[in-house]
Amino acid sequence: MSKHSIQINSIYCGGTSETGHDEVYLVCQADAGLPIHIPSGINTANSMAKGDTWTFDKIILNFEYEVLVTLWDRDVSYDPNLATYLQSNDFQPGSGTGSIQLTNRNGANYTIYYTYID
Ligand SMILES: [Ca+2]
Repeated sequence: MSKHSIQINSIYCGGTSETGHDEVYLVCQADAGLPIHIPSGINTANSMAKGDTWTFDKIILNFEYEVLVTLWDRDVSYDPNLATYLQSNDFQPGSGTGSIQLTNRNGANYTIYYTYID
């Protein structure tokens, strides 16, 4: 029974984990439930360089306690175990619109823009 909803509006890349581009995808997990891969589909990702913004059509995540959003960099298409961890954020119930900047020692620097719907 989900009681809260958050919309992920966009992600801004302020730095990549390696030279050039990161092949970014998200894994979202509400209340430790089944992971949701964004973009949908296996081996899908969005190529991002420093300064890029990835805008989402409509990603709404429903949760009761928390929803964990993890950014990954897909390094090779044939093995998801070889992806590079970028950063993650655990969203808890809240309100309004905001952003959170995530940085990693590997150089990854991403900002998630979000809006609480409920
Ligand atoms: Ca990569």
